[in-house]
Amino acid sequence: MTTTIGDRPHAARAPERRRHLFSRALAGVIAAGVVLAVGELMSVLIDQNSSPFYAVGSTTVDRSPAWAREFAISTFGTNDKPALFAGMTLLIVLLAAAAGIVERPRAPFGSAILGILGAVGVFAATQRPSASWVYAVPTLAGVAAGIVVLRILTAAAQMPEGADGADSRMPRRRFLVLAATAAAAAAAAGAVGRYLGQQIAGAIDNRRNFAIPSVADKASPIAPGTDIGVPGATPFVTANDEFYRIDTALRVPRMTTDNWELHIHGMVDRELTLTWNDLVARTPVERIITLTCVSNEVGGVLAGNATWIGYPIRDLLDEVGVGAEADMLLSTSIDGFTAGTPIEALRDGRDAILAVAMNGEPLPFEHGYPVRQVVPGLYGYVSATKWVVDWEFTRFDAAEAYWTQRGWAEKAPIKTASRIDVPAPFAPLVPGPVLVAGTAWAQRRGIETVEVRVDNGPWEKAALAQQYTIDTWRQWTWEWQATPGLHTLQVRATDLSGNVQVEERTPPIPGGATGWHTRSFTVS
Ligand SMILES: Nc1nc2c(c(=O)[nH]1)N[C@H]1C(S)=C(S)[C@@H](COP(=O)(O)O)O[C@H]1N2
Ligand SMILES: [Mo]
Repeated sequence: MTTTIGDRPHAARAPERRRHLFSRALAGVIAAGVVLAVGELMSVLIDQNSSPFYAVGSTTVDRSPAWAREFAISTFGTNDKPALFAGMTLLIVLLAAAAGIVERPRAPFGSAILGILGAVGVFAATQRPSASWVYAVPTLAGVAAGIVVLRILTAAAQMPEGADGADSRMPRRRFLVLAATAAAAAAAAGAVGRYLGQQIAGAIDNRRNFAIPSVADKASPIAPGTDIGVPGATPFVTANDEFYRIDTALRVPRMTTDNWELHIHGMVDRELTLTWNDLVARTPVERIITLTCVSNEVGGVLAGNATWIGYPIRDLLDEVGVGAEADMLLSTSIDGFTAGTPIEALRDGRDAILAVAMNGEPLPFEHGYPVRQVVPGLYGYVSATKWVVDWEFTRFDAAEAYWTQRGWAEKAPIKTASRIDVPAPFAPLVPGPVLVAGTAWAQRRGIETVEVRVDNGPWEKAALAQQYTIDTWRQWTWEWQATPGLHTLQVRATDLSGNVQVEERTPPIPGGATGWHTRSFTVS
């Protein structure tokens, strides 16, 4: 049956109008839900404290005067937080319903209300400790999505106008479908955001309560003269937050020691699943080892040196009984990255470890918390699996790891490299003595000499800092008697077996860059 609105007696329109008002209010509430849900989801990418709902709650708590807090605690006791959240929810629902009712296609008052709520959220989020401007992003994204939803829904909730014969049930149905879709999407986004947020929070707590294993087999002390201490030059030990980070993870995995396990299988006599407790029941060692990325360009900064505490991989190999036919350890991270490490490199006496601490701290999440591999002498992509959870003993002719599938070399020992750190590029120099300094590495072989030359002149020996071990980089300095003009400095290193660093410039792919680092300066 078709009824045109124009035909209806006026009396019949009152319930219709009520329904209409209710639809608009509902549209407003759903839109606010979208704001919060999108905000919650986006906050996962930034920081829990940037979630608009949470930030408004926390900032309210931080900013409320003493009497308000007293009142809340005396009234609600330990339910003061749920009470706060309930109060906020009620307020938001009321404002959102009002926003839906006053939204007009040409006069977006409701959108303005969402905008004001958003401004409150942005303010609250950027007030959080450790906040930066990016903390505004979740709220801004949420408000943008909320306004779009509000406008679509309120338009759909519009009473059909005029006597054009439209069936009033059709638009209503359309509104219901849209509203249900938006509500479901918001609920899903919010739930995913909450879930991920809680995972992150759990991992942060877990890491905070992490007990660094005490080690008897310590790294040898860093002798005086190992660190040249030249301002601007790479320090001998790289601080965790200065340490280069390279991985394929769009979201840093947030594992805990509770959910970490390492499954060891493949060509072994005894399969083994190690839990965290199993791992820390073993005997740890402490070592200083320089990691290097194969993608490092000549003169690049993708290398870092840290003090690691970890469990010798060789011991685990013996424990599971690796078959003689196996030549590769295929390690897999929780997010599916794989590395193929020659078993020989794990057996030849070098300090290959399952590391759990970095420079006296639990591994930072970005660097593999709770467990990663560190293998001296091999580029990271074939050895340094972070968030490692699976070990398969296999063969290079049977398995191919992540970057090898993408054109990088199957095996990748670190190439000898040297780098000028100071003077910085384009540093203004005056004639006279200029201190030139940098670092050089040839893990597993060690650095014997570093030489510098000016304008393709004769090579001159740099003064070398103490060599810590052959698995760490070695700093150097050289005093240059600078003369006016444009000059080019070049550096090269020689390893302890007498091999001079390769001169030919080749790109990082497939097995690491070669070439001598060159830097030009104007002296005047
Ligand atoms: N899970 C995982 N581990 C990984 C990678 C990765 O993409 N995923 N990248 C590797 C590469 S290419 C390098 S160079 C080192 C870098 O370690 P860092 O980020 O701690 O410096 O990690 C290695 N371990
Ligand atoms: Mo790398």
